[in-house]
Amino acid sequence: MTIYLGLDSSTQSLTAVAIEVNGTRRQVIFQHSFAFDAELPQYGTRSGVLPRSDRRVATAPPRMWAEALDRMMRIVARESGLPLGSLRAIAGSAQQHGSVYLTAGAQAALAALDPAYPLVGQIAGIFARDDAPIWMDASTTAQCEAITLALGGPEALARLTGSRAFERFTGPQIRKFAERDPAGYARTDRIHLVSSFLASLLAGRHAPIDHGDGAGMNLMDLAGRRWAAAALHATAPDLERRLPALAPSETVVGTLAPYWTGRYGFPPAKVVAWSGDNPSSLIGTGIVREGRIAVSLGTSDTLFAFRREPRFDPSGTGHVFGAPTGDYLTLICCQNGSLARDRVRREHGLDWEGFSNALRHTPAGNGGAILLPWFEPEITPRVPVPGAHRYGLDPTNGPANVRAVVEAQMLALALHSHWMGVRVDAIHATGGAARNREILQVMADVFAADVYQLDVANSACLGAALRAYHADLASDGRRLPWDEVVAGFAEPAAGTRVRPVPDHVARYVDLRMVYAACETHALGRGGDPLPLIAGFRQRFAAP
Ligand code: ADP
Ligand code: XUL
Repeated sequence: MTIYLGLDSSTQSLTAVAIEVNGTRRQVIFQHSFAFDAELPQYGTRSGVLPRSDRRVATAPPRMWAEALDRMMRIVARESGLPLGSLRAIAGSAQQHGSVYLTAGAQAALAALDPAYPLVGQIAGIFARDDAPIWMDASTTAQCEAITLALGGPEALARLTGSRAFERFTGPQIRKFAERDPAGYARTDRIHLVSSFLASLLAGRHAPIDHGDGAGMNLMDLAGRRWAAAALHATAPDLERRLPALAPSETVVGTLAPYWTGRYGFPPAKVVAWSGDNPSSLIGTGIVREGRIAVSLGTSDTLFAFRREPRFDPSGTGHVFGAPTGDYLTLICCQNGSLARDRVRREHGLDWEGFSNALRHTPAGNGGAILLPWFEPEITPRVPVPGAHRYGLDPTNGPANVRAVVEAQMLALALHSHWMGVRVDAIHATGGAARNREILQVMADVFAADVYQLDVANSACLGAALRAYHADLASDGRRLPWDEVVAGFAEPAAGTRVRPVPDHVARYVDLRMVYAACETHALGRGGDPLPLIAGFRQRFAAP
């Protein structure tokens, strides 16, 4: 029996998935998840984020992620019932872009972790900065502009690094830290991503950043897969020596440190480089060849596709990241995902069943009513100053607002992913909200494509376990093709297909224009969309 473990440190929670691979027997044998707010209340986070007075700033405590990792490893060792001795390798997935700032003492502290004491007390002194800016941060517009200017404009930056400058990306965040706290920056010896930080804790040494997550920094030369000197120079002084090495996602970083073997009885399993949640999810949704796309409805909503060659978004909203397969991943990310659905649900006093009911009992197209759910700063389209907008929508009408938030999210994903040039006939849906078939029905209707649910809802975590499997074999000289790696694990679950309804599809072709006009209007770039809404109402009047 051979076991692989995947971990996923997301915005709100930590998840573990263990898989068994034994000849043709391939199955998930353990899954466990806990939320940071509930399990580690002493850190005072809300939905995984520290309380903030400025909505544009978003940080989280890296000590909390470390303590969560320690707790999860204890659960895996003591409560899962897994035969630990069969564990061959561990890989991980983490929320992308967030950065952790460590002092020169970190190296020695990581190497000397003592199994007799809890992890978090032993790493208390290694942080050059207490908090970690995360992907929800939108406070670095000035730094984005300075970096863009230094690199010859947004297109040049996108060609070099895969994306134009984004507020949440690590480079602009590093620049802001170096500007605002030069002493803290001077104390910083190593800047990790959330992914490489957690891999370092497992391996007891500084782990590299993989090409998948490295592409989310505005610092990596995407084609050359090395640090881009010009980007480093435009970001902060003396940056290269502060960054970990870059490495392919399949790199074996080391083996589990004596802390984990001594404290919990783990074998010295291989620790594989961690990656971002989206690159990991690409594997965990089985998108390992061109054609299909996946939509992840997690804290953020993301849509991603696999590509052999990079393709850049001329409108500047999308990204190209590295795929764990060594290929590319095109992606768009909407910040107002689950938290926006949660907010509308709570505002109207509904549980998830009530939310689904509201979707069941309202008409596709919502009579042309549009809600732009930009409760937080939005990434796609770029909305730096938050604020929701309603067009033809009564804010007190619960069911209509429920439909409006979901329709707007799906229309935004469809509209802004057009540049990827993928002919979508099937969508693999994942993330916490993918269990909701009413939401998936709207997705199917907007994209005019079949939508499938997957057996394992946390595809990022499953993807990490599958990456561990692939890397273990690759490090022994056996390179299994990726579709064989994912076979039997990351495939649509039987009987889950959600088919588009032709009448709804026709409505959404029309509503897409209305939605686009509302976006343009709300962004101050276009005229009043209300006549378009009136036209939609006329065409699709209730019989
Ligand atoms: P992340 O991994 O980004 O932390 P998840 O993928 O675990 O997030 O998704 C968590 C979210 O799933 C919750 O915030 C909640 O909004 C959403 N969720 C849970 N159950 C349902 C449901 N039945 N319908 C829609 N959304 C749901
Ligand atoms: C992707 C992005 C989010 C985070 C959190 O660019 O910012 O999807 O990875 O899930």
